[in-house]
Amino acid sequence: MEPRVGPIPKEDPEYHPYHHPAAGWGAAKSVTQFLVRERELVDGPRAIMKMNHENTGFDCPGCAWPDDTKGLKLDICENGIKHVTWEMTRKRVEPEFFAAHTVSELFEWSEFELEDQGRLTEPMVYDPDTDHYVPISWKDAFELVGSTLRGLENPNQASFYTSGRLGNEATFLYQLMARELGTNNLPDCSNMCHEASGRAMEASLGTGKGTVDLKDWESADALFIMGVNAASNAPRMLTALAEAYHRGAQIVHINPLVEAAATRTIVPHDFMDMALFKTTKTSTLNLQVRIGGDMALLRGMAKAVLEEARLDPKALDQEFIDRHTTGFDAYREVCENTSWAELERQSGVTRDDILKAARVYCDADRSIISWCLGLTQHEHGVDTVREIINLLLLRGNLGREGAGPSPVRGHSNVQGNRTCGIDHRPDDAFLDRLAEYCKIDPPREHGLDTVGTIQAMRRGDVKVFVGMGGNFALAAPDSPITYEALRNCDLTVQVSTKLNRSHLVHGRQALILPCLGRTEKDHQRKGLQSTSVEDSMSMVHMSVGMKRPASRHLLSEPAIVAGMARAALPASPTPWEWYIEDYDRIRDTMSQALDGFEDFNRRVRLPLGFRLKQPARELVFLTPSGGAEFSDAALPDVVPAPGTLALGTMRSHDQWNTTIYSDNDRYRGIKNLRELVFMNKDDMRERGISEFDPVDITSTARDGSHRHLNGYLAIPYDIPRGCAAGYMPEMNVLCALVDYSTQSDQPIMKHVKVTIEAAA
Ligand SMILES: Nc1nc2c(c(=O)[nH]1)N[C@H]1C(S)=C(S)[C@@H](COP(=O)(O)OP(=O)(O)OC[C@H]3O[C@@H](n4cnc5c(=O)[nH]c(N)nc54)[C@H](O)[C@@H]3O)O[C@H]1N2
Ligand SMILES: Nc1nc2c(c(=O)[nH]1)N[C@H]1C(S)=C(S)[C@@H](COP(=O)(O)OP(=O)(O)OC[C@H]3O[C@@H](n4cnc5c(=O)[nH]c(N)nc54)[C@H](O)[C@@H]3O)O[C@H]1N2
Ligand SMILES: [Mo]
Repeated sequence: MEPRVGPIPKEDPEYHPYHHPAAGWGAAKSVTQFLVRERELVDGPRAIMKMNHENTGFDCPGCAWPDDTKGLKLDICENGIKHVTWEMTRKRVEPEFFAAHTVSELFEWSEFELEDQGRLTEPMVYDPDTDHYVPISWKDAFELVGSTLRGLENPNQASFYTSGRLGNEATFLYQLMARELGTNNLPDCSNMCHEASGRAMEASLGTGKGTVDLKDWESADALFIMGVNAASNAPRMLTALAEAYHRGAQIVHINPLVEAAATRTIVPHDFMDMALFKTTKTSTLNLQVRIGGDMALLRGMAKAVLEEARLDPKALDQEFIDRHTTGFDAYREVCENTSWAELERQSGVTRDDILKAARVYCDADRSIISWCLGLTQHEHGVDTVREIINLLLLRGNLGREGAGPSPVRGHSNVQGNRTCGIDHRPDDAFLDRLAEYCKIDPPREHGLDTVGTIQAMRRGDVKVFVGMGGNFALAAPDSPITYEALRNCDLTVQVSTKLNRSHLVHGRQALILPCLGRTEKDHQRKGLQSTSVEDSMSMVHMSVGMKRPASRHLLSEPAIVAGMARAALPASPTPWEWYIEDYDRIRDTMSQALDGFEDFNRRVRLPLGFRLKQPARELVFLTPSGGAEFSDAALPDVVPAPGTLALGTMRSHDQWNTTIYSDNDRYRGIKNLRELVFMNKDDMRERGISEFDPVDITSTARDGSHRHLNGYLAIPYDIPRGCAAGYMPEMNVLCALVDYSTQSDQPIMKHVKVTIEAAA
């Protein structure tokens, strides 16, 4: 049995379907409870007022939703406040803590308890003789990393993971170190979230990012919100939805669950709304698609647009299609050849309902389609995102105000990480510039991503794993196999702010390197430093910490990278120490080496920063044909085999990926419970399962192997038949490593094939 992830509930589990609006007073109450628990009633609120402020505050370490363009004074959300407070906690993990507990003992603790110990304070090294972590100086820690890396037969025996909180400057140095060493093994968390979106947009439009910004959100006539739990995971989207509703825009939510954002909200920073309990609807139509059925639904909408165009040619933007796209005829053919019966079966949505969505789309002059993990963590994630682009192209919803694709990215700087070089498949143009301006000879051979790294560690081909933030052991699929892989390494290095599973699942040698968080002041030789981040909509801006560091031993992430690099690359042409004295120097190099970063130091200090050029937005398509390319992929069969269900793993309201704040999921009406599975009541009845009955879940992988989770409690939920859902990371044990998408190499975390039966 796996150690538990969430806290041990103090009371019995409860489930009461939730009928209150998203955000508002429920959020305020939850925040207050959290501030009290973290003993942050004084500094917490002060720091929160500094968050997301035009280049004078720090960027919220939560999601990647952009900051308000009008400099809103309180552009924050409940979950953002929790993320910040979590980092600012007064609790500390000192060397005495490690002296008191062996690693084997800590392994039995829940993830919640581990992180709840507070901030890491000193570098620690694993001592196999005593099974304790013991203090080590930074110098010796760097030397251990350096000598191990220097001792490898070839640089591809190391892999360098990034979790999306890392700022741009540290990111740039980190990839430079890896490439100077000679490897493109740069897995990152986006290999598990938006890899499919990047690949799809790259293929269709020539650049792997969305094209819209917040202003476009403010002028769209129709918003299609697909596969995202916005009220929990991108809460500031609620403001945009409420504003759109007031304006009379149509808002269509497409999700197997009717999530809180698909109902109504109290705009969290609008004090008058709060005082008057004024709610705003945030949806005009909800379609409960089956898990994996989005592509069929989108294709159905496209088919309806084409049918409409026979009566009203204006339904299509033929001029746009002729001037800017290729592949339209083949796409039209594939839409026409797919029967309504098949589209209904695969989407799980009736033709009438698909036509309703298509009506909204045809009536709107300007449409935005937004999506998150509900679309990407599937075998056919790339085809599905390309289908979004297909649909947008039909009506020229690209390159003009209020229209276009808008992926909701995850971690606050996951997009910036990719822009600044965390890419296991870098293109030659990027590498050529790196070679020219950094005087290195970067490897050209593609590197390993997340799944590839786990496979290689298992085989013994990767011997050194460096985790730049995150919690690789618990975030990755197939926990026991990922553990086995990490334990097979000669050295694992985790650069972290808090204790987590990845410190306890380690290689023969292991280091914990504690770093400054984003809220903290970063003093270097030339004074106080700031770092930059890029949001979901390509805005790059500064983040400046304002708190005293949690411990005087902490180093910044750029300094840790530089320390490792100097030790590993004694003859390096890169002036590592000089860079760390003043991050402007890193930015000067970035402005030469990275496309779009010209004049970086000046532009990033403008009040809202600057927006990276998005060629597709200007209708410049860096595709082989020079146009936006329709795709005509075949519709996959996503209907579960008889007796089986499609299970999606997702987040609860009170968690940040593997960081668990409580075992409540307020908007879904759950209290004191994480070990649950949401099921359709008819699927439950068919199996003789009642509410709160324990059930056994068995997944079947591509290779026929089975995985189990026993004793989870069944919750009857408004979810389509044949679908089930539960929480990550507990359910990662059901996700087989072999089940990754052949299109994006992303682990298939939203469509696990399972059987569920009453517990034996
Ligand atoms: N508070 C908080 N905020 C976060 C995070 C967090 O853990 N906590 N994580 C951050 C990160 S790294 C990321 S990547 C994002 C993730 O943000 P989300 O994508 O919202 O993450 P999930 O919780 O996995 O939720 C996926 C949503 O997809 C729906 N879904 C599942 N399967 C399907 C499907 O087949 N089709 C459709 N249309 N929908 C489906 C689920 O019902 C759910 O609403 O959030 C970021 N923001
Ligand atoms: N089954 C299933 N699995 C999933 C997903 C899913 O939907 N279903 N989602 C996937 C997705 S989208 C993602 S992004 C991954 C998340 O994967 P990761 O990004 O690897 O995991 P997190 O839980 O965000 O990492 C939390 C840890 O980050 C460290 N940390 C926090 N702040 C900082 C900082 O400022 N600097 C440094 N160096 N460390 C810091 C802390 O030590 C904390 O314990 O999980 C993936 N796993
Ligand atoms: Mo993510």
